[in-house]
Amino acid sequence: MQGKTVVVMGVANRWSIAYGIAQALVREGASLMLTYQAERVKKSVEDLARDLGGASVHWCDVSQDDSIAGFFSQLQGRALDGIVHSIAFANKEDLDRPFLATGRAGFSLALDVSAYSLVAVARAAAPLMTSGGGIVTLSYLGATRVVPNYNVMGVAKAALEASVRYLASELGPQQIRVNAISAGPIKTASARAIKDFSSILDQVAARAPLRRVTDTAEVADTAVFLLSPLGRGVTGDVVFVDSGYHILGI
Ligand code: NAD
Ligand code: IMJ
Repeated sequence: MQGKTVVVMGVANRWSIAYGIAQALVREGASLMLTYQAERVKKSVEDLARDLGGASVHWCDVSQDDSIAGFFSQLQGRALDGIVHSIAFANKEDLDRPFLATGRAGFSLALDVSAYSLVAVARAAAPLMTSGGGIVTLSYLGATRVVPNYNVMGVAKAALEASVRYLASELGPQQIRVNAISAGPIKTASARAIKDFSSILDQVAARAPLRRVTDTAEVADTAVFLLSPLGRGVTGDVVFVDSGYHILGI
């Protein structure tokens, strides 16, 4: 990844999957630009950027078109080689009660932040990816299977995975590849709040073919592969990095 510039969106703290991906990209020689959602996390993202050997840090709230436009306009004239989209959000109450209770506003919010944002970001980034490039997003098994409490996030991930295919089809002629990594459960800030998360991790460790839970570093290495020339033949796909859990019937 030497000489390549990658935008990493979704670092909030050192447990973020995006931070693990950023570390692996730096190890492979990439230059990084990190984006953060809100003032609340700016300071900690700046500290993490220093630990990464000096990535630049920029505000980009993907729920606001102006914020996306503002961030990418700062990059005019600079070539981009990759984007990591590691962002999701739903109202906590929609992950705590039956899916049937999901209201219009909560459904719209989850799909907007977690799925539409990939389309908006890809549209803004594509003109800067003048030598082609890679876009990687993060998904979860709940996109295609029913996982208790995942609810509206599952519907959002289904939309995200379909968006990956449509974007890959349209951006392929420009040699821009678009893929998702479906990661197994990892104890990040977005997962910590989920009730019984520890028992989900125990189940995966007991039953997955590899008999262990997914490590952020494993997800990160697959992201590097997909963004690098090693992944040059792969687009529009969902690659599972989940200890093989998704192959199980019972
Ligand atoms: P995380 O909380 O560290 O990351 C989520 C990120 O989304 C945060 O950095 C947050 O600031 C960002 N975000 C939310 N709303 C935003 C907005 N409007 N604009 C910009 N950024 C916004 O948790 P994580 O587990 O690292 O999640 C990263 C991705 O991985 C998510 O897409 C999640 O669905 C996916 N994923 C997580 C797991 C898991 O078990 N942790 C498994 C599979 C997939
Ligand atoms: C999330 C909810 C329910 C079950 C879940 C998860 N399982 C896993 C997750 C089994 C692995 C984590 N995950 C894959 C996510 O995509 C999480 C997204 C998320 C989490 C929160 C918690 C805090 C909040 N809003 C959120 N929005 C999205 O307020």
